[in-house]
Amino acid sequence: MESVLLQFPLQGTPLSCERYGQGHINRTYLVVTDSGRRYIFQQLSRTAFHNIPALMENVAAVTDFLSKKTEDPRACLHLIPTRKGQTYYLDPAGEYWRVYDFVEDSICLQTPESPEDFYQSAVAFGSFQRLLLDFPASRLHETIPNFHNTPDRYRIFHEVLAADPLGRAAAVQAEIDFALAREQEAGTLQRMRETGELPLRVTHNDTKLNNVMLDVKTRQALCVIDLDTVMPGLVAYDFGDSIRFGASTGAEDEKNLDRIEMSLPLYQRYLEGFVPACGSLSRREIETLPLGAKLMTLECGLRFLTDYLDGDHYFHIARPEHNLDRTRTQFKLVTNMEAKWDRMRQIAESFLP
Ligand code: ADP
Ligand code: GN1
Ligand code: MG
Repeated sequence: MESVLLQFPLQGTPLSCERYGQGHINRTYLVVTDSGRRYIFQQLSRTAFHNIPALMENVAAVTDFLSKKTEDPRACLHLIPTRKGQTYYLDPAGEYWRVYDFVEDSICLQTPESPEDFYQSAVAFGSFQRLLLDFPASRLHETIPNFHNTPDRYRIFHEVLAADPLGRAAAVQAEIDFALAREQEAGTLQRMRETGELPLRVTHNDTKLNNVMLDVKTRQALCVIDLDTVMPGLVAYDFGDSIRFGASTGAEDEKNLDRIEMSLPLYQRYLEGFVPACGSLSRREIETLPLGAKLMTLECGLRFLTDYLDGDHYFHIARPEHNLDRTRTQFKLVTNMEAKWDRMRQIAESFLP
C-alpha cells in the first residue's frame, strides 16, 4: 500500500494508514502524515463498480462543478490527483485507488444524535440536488446501471433465489415471502420514471446519514460525500434512502427488531430540511416522497437478502449473518411504514406548495 500512496503528492510523509469509517462498499483508510495533514485513501470496489475510470470522471466533474459554486473548501469533496495528474491510480494488481482531502473539524454520524442533526443532513442532500440542477446530466456515466430500478433488483433476486448457491433459501422463507408479496408495488416508481410522470434530476442515490459531514462545532451541514452513485434519478430515491437509514430508531444491522421503527417526528424533520433545500419540487414529486421511503427501504432489504443468498459478495460484512440481520431491519421498517402510511402521506402533503 505504501507504494500506492507514493503515487499521490501528499503533504508530508505518511505516519499511519488505518481502516476507517463504516462504508459497506469501498475499502477506506485514514492517512496521517508528519505534516499533520490527513487524507482519505480508498480502494474502490470492483464488485460494485465495473467501470471505475467512468465513475472517476463523474466524481471529478461533480466535485469540480460544486467547488466553483462555493468559497468554503469544506463544502465539497476535494480529490488529490496522482503525480501524473490522474484522478485515480490503477496498481499493477488491477486495483483502483483515490485520495481525498480529509474534511477536517467535521463529524460523520451513523445515527442522528438529535432531530437537528437529521434536519442538517436533509439540508445537505436537498442543497446538493439544487446545486446540481444546472449540471449537464448528459456528462454523467451510469456507474451502476439500474441502481434504483427496483423491478430489475427483483429480477436479480429471482435469479439468485433459483440458483440458491449456498442452500440458504430454505431457512429464510419468511423473508423471501415478505419480498415476493410486495413485488408488484415495488415497481411503482420505476413505472412513473419510464412514463415520464416524474422528472429525472441529478441525484446522489446513496443518501445515508454517514454520507454527509456536519461541522463538529456548529453541527451545521458541511458537505455530501460518497459521490460514486451520482447519476440521473428521481428525487424520491434520495429522500427515501435518507429516511430508510436515518429515521429508523435503530441501527441498520440491529438484531433486536423491537428496537426498529420508522420515527414519524424524524421523517417530518427531514422533510422540513429537504423540501425547501431542493428548491423546486413539483406537487407530484412531493406526493411520491413517502413512496420513495417505502420502496427504497424494501429495495435495500431485497439487496441485502439477495447478497445473503448469494454468499455475501457485495456488501462488506463483519459477521456471518450480517446481511440477513440487515434484511430483517429493512423489512421491519417497511412493515412499520405500512402501518403508518396514512400519516406519512398526510405529513408529506403538508409540504405541498
Ligand atoms: P463507501 O462507499 O464504502 O460507503 P465512503 O466514501 O462513504 O465509502 O467512505 C466511508 C466513510 O469514510 C464515510 O462514511 C466517512 O465516515 C469517511 N469519509 C469518506 N470521505 C471522507 C472525507 N473526505 N473526509 C472525512 N471522512 C470521510
Ligand atoms: C451502500 O457505500 P455505502 O455504504 O454508503 C450501498 C447503498 C446501500 C447502502 C446500505 C454503491 O452504501 O446503495 O443503500 O450500502 N452503496 C452502493 O447501507 O451499492
Ligand atoms: Mg458511504
